[in-house]
Amino acid sequence: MKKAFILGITGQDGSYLAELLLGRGYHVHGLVRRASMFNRARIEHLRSSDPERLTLHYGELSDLTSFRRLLSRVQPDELYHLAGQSHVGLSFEIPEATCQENGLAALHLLEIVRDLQHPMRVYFASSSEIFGATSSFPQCETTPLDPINPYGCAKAFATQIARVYRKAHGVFVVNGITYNHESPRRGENFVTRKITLAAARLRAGAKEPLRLGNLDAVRDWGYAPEYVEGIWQSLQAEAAGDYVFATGQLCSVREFAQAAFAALDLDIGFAGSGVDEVGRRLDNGETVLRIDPVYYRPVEATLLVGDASRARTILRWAPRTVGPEVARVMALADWEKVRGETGS
Ligand code: F7E
Repeated sequence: MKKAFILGITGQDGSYLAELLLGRGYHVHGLVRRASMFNRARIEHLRSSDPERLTLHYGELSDLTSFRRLLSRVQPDELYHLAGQSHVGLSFEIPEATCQENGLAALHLLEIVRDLQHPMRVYFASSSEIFGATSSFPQCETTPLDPINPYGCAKAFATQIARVYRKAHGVFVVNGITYNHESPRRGENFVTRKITLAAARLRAGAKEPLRLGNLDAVRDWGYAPEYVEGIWQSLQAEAAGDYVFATGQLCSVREFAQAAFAALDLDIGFAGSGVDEVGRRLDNGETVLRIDPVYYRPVEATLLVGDASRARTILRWAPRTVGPEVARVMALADWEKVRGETGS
């Protein structure tokens, strides 16, 4: 039986990946932080359905000696590094912690893997944010790095150091350069989930308008369960390399919101501009969306849109759910959730 180790197993991608690996007969190990509050909601169903093949270990990647000991005891065939501070906006507030968790931690991990007797394949969760202010569209694996926020800088460092370890030390390490990928398991402080949850609450009768930042921001939004398929495939390939995982299509925050509201039969129109822009229901004129500059970022990425040709050719990976359809899937899931909670 193949063994996989997931760092970040309690997150959106970690939970979908654990499901996929269990479905393929793996024994899955995950590292979880010991905290005063349980943060395992996304994998609770797996803990009860597959207790023999899912093993959770308490620990921290930053506790290097114990992590090294754990890895040499488990001896996984595949190691997926998906952990870290993943909020770009927050990275401006806590840049040092972000760089520690998303940059230096990857180097620590590679150093450990390099020394271990047992060879393992490593996946590193890179990000489209490594391209930040690029003027190349769409971006691919060879696009020069040009990050513009602490999060992107940390991911750029880790991506590059992984390339160094691949070339200099022969470590089988893959960089998955993933563009935004969302799902009903997305954290509520990311814009997509914030929108779909607000749409569901509005449908259930909530009156408080949704407050957002930059509605003109555009992203290449895909569907997380499809991205973990590519992540897994990337470690099955003959050789280690870098892969862009993206849809290749752009959608603005405004369009995403419109699609989410429309999925719940709430038609909204936009009026005004800048901080005075509002979203109103077309049927009753109610204001359901306002701008709050607190959500603006000091700098915004330019047009991050990915070319996934390499993943398509080598891994036979292709996204199926794109932008507005992702919004629809998420809005419907949140509606089910809110309906259950409120009895609507
Ligand atoms: O923002 C704008 C915001 O926080 C998307 C992470 O997975 O993808 C994600 O990072 C856009 C930005 O995701 C709000 O200014 C407007 O332009 O959902 P987000 P992100 O920053 O793109 C990349 C690829 C990663 O690697 C990251 O880990 O939406 N926006 N109004 C807002 N964003 C938030 N969060 N909240 C708002 O109210």
